[in-house]
Amino acid sequence: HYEHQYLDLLRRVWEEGDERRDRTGVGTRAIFGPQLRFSLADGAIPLLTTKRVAWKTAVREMLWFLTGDTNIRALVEQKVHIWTDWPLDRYRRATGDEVTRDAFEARILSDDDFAAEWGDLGPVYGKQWVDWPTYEPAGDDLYRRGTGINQIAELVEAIRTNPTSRRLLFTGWNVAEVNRMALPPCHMTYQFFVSNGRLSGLLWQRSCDLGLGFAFNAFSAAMLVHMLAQQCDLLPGELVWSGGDAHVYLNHEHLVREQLAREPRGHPRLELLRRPPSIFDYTIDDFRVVDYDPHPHIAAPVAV
Ligand code: DHF
Ligand code: TMP
Repeated sequence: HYEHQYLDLLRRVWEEGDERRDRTGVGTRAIFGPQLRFSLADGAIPLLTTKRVAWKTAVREMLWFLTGDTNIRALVEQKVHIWTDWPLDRYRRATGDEVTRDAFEARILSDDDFAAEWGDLGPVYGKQWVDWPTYEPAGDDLYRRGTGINQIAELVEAIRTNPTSRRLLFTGWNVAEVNRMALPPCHMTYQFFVSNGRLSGLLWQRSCDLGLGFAFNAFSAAMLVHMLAQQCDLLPGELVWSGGDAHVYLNHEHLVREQLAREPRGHPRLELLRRPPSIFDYTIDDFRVVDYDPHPHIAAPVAV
């Protein structure tokens, strides 16, 4: 079963990883540079079955990235809460206001100015993916803003017209802007490879929270390969997941123990119910996961 790769990694990091302090103060055990491979043939998708994963939340997040939006308001409107903790933390620190998460989200929804000021994550994924900033000379050492680069549109075009290119990639890691992001991109670079009519993808994830983030990141990357393949008249091939700092937070011990005690169950498949006119036209209703019968969800605290 494909999921044993993940479970083996989880076990290895927990049993053999280096115990380290980290930015959040929670502490982790970590190893460097693991790689996992998942088949995407016939709708296959690396969705974890040893705990229930909110895959629709991951779909909504991916579609939000593709709009170029970086404000959590559009997520909160869809009851997606996975990005709220970072703007909330910034707001609390800046104002000393110990607002609850619910009250903060309510204000993000109801107050335009508040959402504009406190709901933005900075120039994160969406901005870099579809509107990477450019500058053009405007005389004497002056530069003006040029037209943004849509890396995703260019990628689709390149896969279609030049499938053997070794430059089929996009990245969120804009060196000049990482310090203005709420979090520098974790799933930072995606590369693609076309062979025998199949599209494969490789995700380089510089930092991976194996207890929480991984489940979303692997599903999302695979979903993106399925969408790109559909748009480029290719079949999906493989997802190669490459981690940099792959870690388990010390306060996820219960999750590690519980998940390792469970057996993977069934082979879920992703169905794309429609072929939209472009990669930017998918909606949540275009996605269905079938044969997904996971073990129950395991809650775990997220390190901010
Ligand atoms: N920080 C850390 N420490 N770990 C992360 O995985 C992480 N992921 C981020 C931003 N910062 C992060 C963005 N993605 C959840 C899942 C993905 C995600 C952020 C949070 C999360 O809380 N998942 C829970 C609840 C899911 C739900 O709301 O339905 C889970 O149990 O999967
Ligand atoms: P870092 O920026 O110090 O590496 O912290 C980011 C944390 O968030 C780290 O635990 C990795 C985790 N993370 C994921 O695993 N996947 C994600 O998609 C995101 C945004 C974060």
